[in-house]
Amino acid sequence: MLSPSRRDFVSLTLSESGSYTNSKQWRRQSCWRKWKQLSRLQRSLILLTLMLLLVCGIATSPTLIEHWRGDTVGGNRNDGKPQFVVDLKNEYRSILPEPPSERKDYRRRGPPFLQNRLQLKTNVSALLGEENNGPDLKNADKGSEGGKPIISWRAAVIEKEQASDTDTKDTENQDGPASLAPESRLEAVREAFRHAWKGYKDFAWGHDELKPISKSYGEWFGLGLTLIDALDTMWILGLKEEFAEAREWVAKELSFDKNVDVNLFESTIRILGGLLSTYHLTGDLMFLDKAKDIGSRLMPAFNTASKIPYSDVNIGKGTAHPPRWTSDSTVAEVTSIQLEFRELSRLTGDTKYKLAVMEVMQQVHKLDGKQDGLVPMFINTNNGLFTHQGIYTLGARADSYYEYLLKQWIQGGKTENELLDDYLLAVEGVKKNLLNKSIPQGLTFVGELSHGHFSPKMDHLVCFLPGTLALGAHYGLPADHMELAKQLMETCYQMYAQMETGLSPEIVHFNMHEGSTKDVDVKIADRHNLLRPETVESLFYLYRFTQDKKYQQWGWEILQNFNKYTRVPTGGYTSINNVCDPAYPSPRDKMESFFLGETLKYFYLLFSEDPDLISLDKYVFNTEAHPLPIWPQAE
Ligand code: DMJ
Repeated sequence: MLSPSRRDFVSLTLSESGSYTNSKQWRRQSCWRKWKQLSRLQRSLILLTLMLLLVCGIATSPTLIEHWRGDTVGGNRNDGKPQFVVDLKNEYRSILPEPPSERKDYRRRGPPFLQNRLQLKTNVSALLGEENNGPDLKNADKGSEGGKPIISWRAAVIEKEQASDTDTKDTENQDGPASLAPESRLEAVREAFRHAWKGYKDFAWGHDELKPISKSYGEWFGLGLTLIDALDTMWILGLKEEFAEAREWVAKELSFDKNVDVNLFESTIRILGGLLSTYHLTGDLMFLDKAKDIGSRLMPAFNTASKIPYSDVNIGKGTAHPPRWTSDSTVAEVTSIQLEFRELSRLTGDTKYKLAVMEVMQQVHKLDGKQDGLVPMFINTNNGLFTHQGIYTLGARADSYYEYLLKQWIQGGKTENELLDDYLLAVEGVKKNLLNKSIPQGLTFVGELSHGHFSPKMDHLVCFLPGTLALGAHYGLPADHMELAKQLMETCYQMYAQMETGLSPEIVHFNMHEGSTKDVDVKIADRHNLLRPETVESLFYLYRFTQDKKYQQWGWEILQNFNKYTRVPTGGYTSINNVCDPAYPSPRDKMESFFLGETLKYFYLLFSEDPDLISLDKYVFNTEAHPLPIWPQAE
């Protein structure tokens, strides 16, 4: 009984199978006939649609995308390296900012680690800054694990290690990035540099700045600014191959014999400073020759009635001029070229360079119009007087005046008393006129003074100050400078930690009104981040002098956030428009030369445990992070 039915079954199956084959063949033939009946246009349209569908399908497959990116930073877990290296690499997985329409979590706020915690543990809406007028202590308590929670001005829980009063001196045994060996952090900086360099090399080689999103370049002076700014960083990071190819370009391609207007200050600190420093580190005379060439071509800027230099020089024609709209120069610019020109005189034996820049310092030293050692922002090139008086800031247009007072004094062997006097007076002037505390957290900040009116506005640029104060204290200046340095360092760190991306905006406004629930405001126009170095720079000084590991830890967090929000997968890092929106930080498509010249160099020095790697007893950094030697004796 079983056999027939089985046979039937088999026969039926074969028959069905056969008819299936036949019908498949028939369908194929019929399809083919129909296809042949279509016009050429119709066939093309169908083929195009199918191709589009195929491409879309592939493009939306995350696995394939990762594979195709060839982004080795994603990490190969079978590469035989210790696990922490793999995890570290995963930190670098590049994030392409999504266009706003595709954002899924645009309402979510807080740094990513916080978002994860919030999703897992708490009622998110209860902690959202924009829907909550004050800190939610109840939920914050729930979110903390052993230990008092800290409530941020965004009404979100701050991770323990971010808190100002957290003792992170010994972080070696903690889980996560804090426990990474110093060598891993150094490698992380080298990796970041290589990634930035790849973008520059692929899309902007020999040009001033990389535009990493559009995979192109921008010109400012047309002198390979990024390449020159990055030379000594490559040397310090031990990137020999990259350095060798850059040296080749400088030797063979770099020419200053060009009909081009350059800004005196910017080309002095980036080009002259970069070449001098690379000469000192390598002993390669080619760099000194190039430094002499650009130095002498910048000298026409000093041919003014007052001897206060013009802002712009044509290095091909040997002519100089102020900006079109004014005969003023910026005070910070004319007083932050001295380290470089003084060094050029020492190396060449030609005093004309140092005489020109020291004349500027002597004039500024004697000028009226300062308030307790604080200088206005502009100086006139015709009469040599301050203009736009009554406004005092440690930010843009005045910042490096203060930095160079101290650094020239150090460079010259601590004998030029006028420089020291002016520096000490200025620090007192800052304390008296510009220092204040925010509400409610009591962060110490440096505001601005405008015709007697105090403004609680602080540029990120001001974050050079903790480092400079610490450097002065290291050289024997009053101990309270170091105390102030530490307080301001905390504030500068909080300017990063309190932002949703963990990256600082260009400018913040501190709250000083009783009843304020958050300490800082960021205006819409100030939300950008240009990959600036000042906070990392100060962290480096503070760590060198105190050995407190919390400064390294803060720097490590910042580096990771640069990697999360500014790294472009195809190479390079980009400035962003909005540090308050982690879902769409809005890339600006520009990598400033100082990201390679300063930011990454200071990260590396911060994570290095070797105090002799650019010893602060032998070198003084110019304002673009190019180390110049401290003179063995007064020149
Ligand atoms: C750099 O060019 C220098 O650090 C300068 O002193 C200030 N601006 C940029 C970095 O922010």
